[in-house]
Amino acid sequence: MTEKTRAQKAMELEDRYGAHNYHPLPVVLEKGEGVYVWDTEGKKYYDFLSAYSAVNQGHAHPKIVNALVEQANRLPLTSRAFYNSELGKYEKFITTYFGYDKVLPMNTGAEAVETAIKLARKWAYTVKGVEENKAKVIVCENNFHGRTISIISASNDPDAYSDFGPYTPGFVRIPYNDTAALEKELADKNVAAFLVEPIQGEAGVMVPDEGYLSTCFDLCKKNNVLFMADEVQTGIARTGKLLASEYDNVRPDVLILGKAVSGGLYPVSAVLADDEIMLTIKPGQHGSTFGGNPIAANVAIAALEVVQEEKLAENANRLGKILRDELNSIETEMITTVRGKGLLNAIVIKNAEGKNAWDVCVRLMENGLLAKPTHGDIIRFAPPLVITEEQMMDCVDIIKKTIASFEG
Ligand code: IF1
Repeated sequence: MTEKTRAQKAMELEDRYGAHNYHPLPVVLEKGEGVYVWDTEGKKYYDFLSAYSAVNQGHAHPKIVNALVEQANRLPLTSRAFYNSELGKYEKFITTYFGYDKVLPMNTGAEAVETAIKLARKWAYTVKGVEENKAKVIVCENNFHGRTISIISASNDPDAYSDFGPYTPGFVRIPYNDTAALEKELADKNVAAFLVEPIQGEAGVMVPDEGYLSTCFDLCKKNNVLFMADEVQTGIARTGKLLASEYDNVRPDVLILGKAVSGGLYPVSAVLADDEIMLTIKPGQHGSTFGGNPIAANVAIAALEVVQEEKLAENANRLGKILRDELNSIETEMITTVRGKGLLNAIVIKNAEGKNAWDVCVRLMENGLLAKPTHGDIIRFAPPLVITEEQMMDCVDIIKKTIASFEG
């Protein structure tokens, strides 16, 4: 019997000892640098997922790694029971960077979204004057904001919510990209906030009409409702601007960040807001063991400095346009739609026997490019924002060659 490869052994260990809550592509990665990852057999790939837009700065960015290691060797964690020398510096840095009075530091995107929902409710009761336990948060159809019970209570994706009930009340769902639907719901004086992704990532990179976000923002202001932007995936230069909200010149009342706030080196998320909202939460009313820890503080500063120093938003904007132009130039029946902004893009595959989005991703993998299908027929293309034009053209060639190989 032939010796099992290291990849086979790794996959078997995950299958035997790990929960089966994912269906990964059959590739086992063990090294990453910039836009590249290598598998256990030494094969090199372009990473076109960036860990769902957490690795915008490229894998193992030296500046961010050094920030992590230096602080880890000095003081990794104190909890918030005590002050520490790093948190205040980070809080000043990130609030100045994004232009808000204050930040509430958390770890994962879902925790930041939960924090935003709690802030909205607290503000509704203590500032707006909504009747106790009546506060509502408006969300959009096909949203993705995380995996906690309250967040999936707002979801209309059966994979996200089925058999996880009973659900958290207080969510109202409206169609995305529909300002009239929002205006109708805003007549309810119990509405605390509108929570929206500036571009819906998981739904398949759904880009709303120009002016959608600004109209929603204006409607929220007219009705004394908080506009909360979930920029966990669209933020940190991914869409060609520092924040996707900037495309409509919107400054969210509550800004939710995660993923690439740390460059993928460490779980870091953040909720930013001005004092009227942020100071509604008093000492002891919210928190987290690791939230704002010294490593997270220094990793996030380094990761955000890299975004500016390496002009990642400009690069994402320029190379995203090249990628979409090249994808649109492919003569094929297989790709029915190309959409996106900056380096958050997706193609829709016209599924046919033996050539659905999964089959395309497996063959892209064989050709040296890693991407992941979502919702059956959509493939997201989201490389690290440090990608060069030469590397991008190499990836375009791989995509063209792969599509052509299905054309018979
Ligand atoms: C999975 C999706 C992407 C997010 C937005 C909050 C969160 C996410 C807009 C929560 C997280 C991740 C979660 C991961 C796969 C990935 C994902 F496919 F699930 F939907 F990116 F599109 N807001 N998205 O995209 O952040 O708690 O994960 O740090 O759960 O499978 P988190």
